[in-house]
Order: sequence, then structure tokens, then C-alpha cells
Amino acid sequence: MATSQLPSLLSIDAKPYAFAFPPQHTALLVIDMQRDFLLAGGFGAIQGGNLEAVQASIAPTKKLLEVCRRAGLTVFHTREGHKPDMSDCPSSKLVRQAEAPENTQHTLVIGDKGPMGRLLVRGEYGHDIVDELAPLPGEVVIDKPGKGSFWNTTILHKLKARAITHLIVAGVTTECCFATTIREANDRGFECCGIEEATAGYNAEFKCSSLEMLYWSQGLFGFVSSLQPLVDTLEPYTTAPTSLTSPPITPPAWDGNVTIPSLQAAYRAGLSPVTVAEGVLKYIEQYETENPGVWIHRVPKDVVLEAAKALAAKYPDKSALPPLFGVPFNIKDSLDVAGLPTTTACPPLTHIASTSSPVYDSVIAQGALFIGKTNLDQLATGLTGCRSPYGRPHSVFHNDYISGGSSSGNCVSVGASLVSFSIATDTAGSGRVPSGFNGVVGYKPTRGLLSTVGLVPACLSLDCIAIISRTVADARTVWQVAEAYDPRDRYAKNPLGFERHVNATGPGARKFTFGIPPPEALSVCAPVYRAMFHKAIARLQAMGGELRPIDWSPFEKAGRLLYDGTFVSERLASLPDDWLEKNRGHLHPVIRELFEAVEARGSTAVQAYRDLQAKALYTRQAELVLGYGDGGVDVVVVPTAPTHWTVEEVLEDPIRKNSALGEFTHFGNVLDLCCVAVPAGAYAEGELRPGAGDAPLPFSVTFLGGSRMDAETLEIARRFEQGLLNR
Ligand code: TIU
Repeated sequence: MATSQLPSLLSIDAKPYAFAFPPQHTALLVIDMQRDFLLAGGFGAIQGGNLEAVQASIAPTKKLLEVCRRAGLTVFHTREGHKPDMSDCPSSKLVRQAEAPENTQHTLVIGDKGPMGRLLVRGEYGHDIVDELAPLPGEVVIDKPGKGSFWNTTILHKLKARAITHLIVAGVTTECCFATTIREANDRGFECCGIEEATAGYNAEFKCSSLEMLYWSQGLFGFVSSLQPLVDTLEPYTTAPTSLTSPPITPPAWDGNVTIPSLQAAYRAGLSPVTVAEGVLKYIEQYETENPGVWIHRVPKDVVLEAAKALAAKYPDKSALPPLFGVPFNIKDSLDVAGLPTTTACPPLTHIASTSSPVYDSVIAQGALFIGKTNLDQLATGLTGCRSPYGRPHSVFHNDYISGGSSSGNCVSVGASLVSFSIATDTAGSGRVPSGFNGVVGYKPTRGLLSTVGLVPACLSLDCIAIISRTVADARTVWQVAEAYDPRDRYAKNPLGFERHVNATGPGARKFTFGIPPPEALSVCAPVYRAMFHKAIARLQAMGGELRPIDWSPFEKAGRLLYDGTFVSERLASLPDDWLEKNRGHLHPVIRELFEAVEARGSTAVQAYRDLQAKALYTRQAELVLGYGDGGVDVVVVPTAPTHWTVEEVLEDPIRKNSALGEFTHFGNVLDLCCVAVPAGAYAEGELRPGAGDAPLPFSVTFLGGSRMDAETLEIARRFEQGLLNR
């Protein structure tokens, strides 16, 4: 995670010319500094013999790693190796050298037992990185079966997910994995700079020629530089190692800023997570009187403080904190947390969870501080925030206006800075609409990237975890912590990288194309919403966006499919057959009315199949809109909602007012899109309702990206957000 004081561009002397890199988009990539390649008795000794040279690269690599860490650069490590059953090891690695007619050298091959365990096998002692260069919490470790780092790994996805476009590369061996990786990275659009002292190989002559090949012909594959210029360039932006600073006598106070980088910086400077926990709990107490109905379960104060103390004790080294250390969060009460009731805002459905949802576990494992479970529209069905027996929170902007739903408590609590982030869900817009009404970011990843295990289904084949945060960067951080392929989730998607190159420099790094709904589609918006949307379009154009006409029909038709077709029946499919009959009387009246209407339709299997076929057709058509093809665009931008109702308006006509809110969200999961709702300024209440006051209300736009285009979509959203902040 880059620190904010870093300039947007740095430059070092390099061959064939100066290497300019944006530190926020640059990662240090340390290749295969494993015992197996560096120490006696490993695979490298067999492959190349001479270990002196590679061992000499450890100290400079350590120096490089330390300066990059202290400057806040993203750090990636790779390890070459194979699964214990060798199923990912091709014969080209296993057989060719051993079968050489005169072979006396390759008497042991990958998988054979050496003094440090089986050679190049994951989990063995020799496979791991040497102690001097051991990865810190939060650094990414890529296990790769090939010489290059991109073959059969998630590295492309993980680099793009962090918006990395530039790589500083170190590691062994220069002639093999180091060079192969730089060549692979170059094909994928990354700008790479190898650091001469921080790489070495088994053949002294090869090192020189391998490096020359990289920068030959004015930079065939990239750049090569030396360690010292890089150290000199980064040093002014580094924080002192905490071992050199005396512990503060009085622990620093907390300024109340809950964004993740700000908390990280404060913790590095000595702030205690206990101070943050106390501050957050006190503020939540106060806020409860202002806006009740945010929480369904709050973790008792002593339990939160104990957890904060335990975190402080677990991570005494302030320079090696996990990415969510002491970051307060909450979770929608349709997701399981072991030992707590999951209500889904529907008391007859309550169960005590025996295990936690994997998304919860993954953020806890990276140091996040759990504060409680939040209110929602019953059964996660609704976009208003007015459908819960646990109270009705209002927008953080105005007491009379709805919070939006179904993730009402999630978005209000982030909007009010009660927590840093919140884990919500989004089936038909439940993460996006309330984010828009509370001035926060609502990110709905491509379905299948985050496990939905432990989620009470609303509509199983369309449910999606959503991340609510104050900034796009924070959403991205939480995404990367929580993302994992979960074979227990039947809708989980392949975690391998989606092969689309990055544009590291030049006009391609700034430009993008986007589409918007046509005027007829936007005519459902309140006039001030249309005006605010046009301002957002102008901003997008000013930051390099090219507006192109698109075919809106797949989006519109897919949206209709959700509630006008048979798909709404799926909301009953996860409940036992007689559940509705038995629990009718316990349901929120609006939910009951909705479910009874679904029953009364008597949809047939034939209709359901037609809808499934239509879904496939619209998904293909949307792929053409959001794709490489002629007329394709990078993102489609829509107003997150068409208007902002008051609570009173919704109560007067709850079903119609609700469904109007989903005009620009309903199609999201039907079409397998990723979506990021981002604040896009504020307007005066009087502009929405003539005669009303000038209290500010929030406006939001949503960026829609194609399936698994999350990294690209988030980056455009982040740039839009940043442009707004810089104004
Ligand atoms: N053979 C050789 O020189 N190297 C490898 O097999 N792996 C790496 O370079 N990491």
C-alpha cells in the first residue's frame, strides 16, 4: 500500500534510458529467492552448481526489499514449485535434462528427496523463501509451476487488482525465471526494471547477456538499473524503521479518520487499536440516538476491547502489520458469524451459526476488528431500508430520506464513519443503491470471486457479496483480502487471471471508453438526477473518457427479467416448500405481499426456461457492449438510482417505489457484471423537491464492467473519485 506523500512519478537512471515509474502503481517483484535455489543441497546446486553468485544477491535484495517496504510500495514474491502429487509438473521440466545421453548431472529431479526435503515441492523446507527475505503479512506470494511467473498463476489478476502497471524486478536466476518473467510481463503491458545487484544466476556470462538482452534495441523488453539510484530516489519518502524510533511515552490520539491507509499510518506511528476501538464504540453509542435501526447485533464492548488488545499483542512489530490491522468493520445480518444468530431480519428464520462465512474469516485473519451485525431489508429483499422489523435507519445526509436497502445498516454505518468498511450483499442492487444514498462506495464484484458460503440466500443464483467502504482504494483492499476460490460455492469462478493487457504509459494509460443509457432510459430520473449525471459525464470526458453510443437494450431487458419474469420465484426456492404457508404471519407486511404476488403468478417451468435462455442472450449481448469488439466500451456508466425517496413516500407505495429504485441496478447480476457505485457530488434538497431547503443530498454513479473486469472497472472508478476529490 503506497503512502500518500509519495509523488505521482519518480525516475531513476537506467539502461537504455531513465525508468520513470508511478510509485502508487509500482510493485517490487522478488523472484524465487528460495532455499532450493540459493542454498547447498537444493535444486539450484544440481541445475547450475555455483551458488556463490546467487548467494551474493541476497544482501542487495534485502536492501531493496527494505527500502521498497519503507516507501510503501506493493511487494510480490514468487516461489517456483509443484504440488506434492506433481500433477502440475510437465515432462519438459521433469524428463528432458535427466534423459540427456551423457547425463551425470541431473541424478535427482523435481520431486526427489534432497537434504531440504523433496526438490521444488510446495510445503517442503527447501521450497520456501530464505529467512532474510521472508514475506511480511499482506505481501503477495505467488506459487508458480513455471519459469515465468504468469503461466498458470493468479499474478496477472493480483497485479491488476492492485492497479499495478510497473514492476521493479529482483531475484534468481537472471537467465531463467527472472528473464522469463520480465518477458512475460512485457507482453502483458507492464513496464519492468530489473535491478542488477539484486539478481544473479548460475552462469556468470549469462547474467551480463541476459540483462543486455532485456534493454537492447532501446528497450526490447524493459529497463535495467542499479540498486543505489533506486535507494537514493525512494529514501526521502520512507518512514523510519520502528526499531530506530523510541516508543512514544503517551500513545498518540486518534483523529477519527476510518479510511484504511489513514488507520495504517496511525498504527505504524504507534496508535493502539484499543484507542480506535474505544473511539468507535463511543461514537456508535452517540449515533444510535441520532439514527436508530443500524444494528441488529453489537459485539459487547469488553469483547471488542479484548480483540483489540489481542491484536496489539499478536503484532508487536509496527512495521509488519497485516493489511486490515485494527480496521473496524461490520457485516450484514444475512451472513454467518460463528456463535451468533443470523436473522436476515426475519425472526422465524433465525439460526445460530456454527461456522463463520469465509469472507468474515478472511478479513479477521488479516487483522480486522469486528464490531457487529447490521440491519437489512427482510430476507435481503428490497432497496429501500424500510422493510425490517429491527427499525428503519435513514440516510446519513437527511433524517427524512431513506437509507436505501437491502444493505441499509452496512451503508449507513460506513457513511457515518462508525466503521471503515462493511460486508454486504447485492442481488438486485442492495449494495449499490444504499451506498448511493449514504455517500459511500459500494462495490459488487463479479459473482463467484468472493465466496457466498455462509450467506442466507435471497436468490441463490444471483446473490453476490458486496463491499461497502469510504473510498474505492479501500474497497479494493478488502476485495483482495476476501477474494478466494471456494470450491464449496457452486458459483465460484476460476481464479486464474483474465488475459487482457495493461496500459502502463502513454495515452492508453489515461484514456478509456464508456457508454451511458440513452435519453429515453434516463427519462425516469428526477430532473436534478439527470443534471448531476450529465455533470458526471462531463467529468469523465475531462479525465480522458471517450463517450461512445452503445446498445442499451440488453441492460434494459435483463432488468425487466428480474422482477417481471420468473426469476423472482427463486427467492422462494431456497426456503422449504411449506415455509411461506407456516410463516406468513411473521413476515414484514410488504415482503408478505410481494411473496404472495409471486405465488399467485403460478409461473411455469416453461416460462422459467425461456427466461434462462433470454438471460444467456442478453448476457452475450452485454459482453459485446463491454468487450474488445467493434463498438465495445470499457465501462458503462449509469446513475446508481433514478431518484431519492423520502421515508414517507416509500411507506405510501412501498412496492412500486422500491422497484423504481432498481432501474439501473437490477440487471447487474443477471448479466454477470461487476459494479462500483461511487459518490458523484451533492445537490440541494430543493433541487429534488422544489420548495424544500438547501440541505445537501448525495448523488452517485455506478460503473459497470464486464465479467471479471473488476480491476479495470475499479481503476476507472478510482480515477473518477480522485478527480472529484481534487476539485
Ligand atoms: N534452472 C534455473 O536456473 N532456474 C530455475 O529453474 N528457476 C529459477 O530461475 N527461479
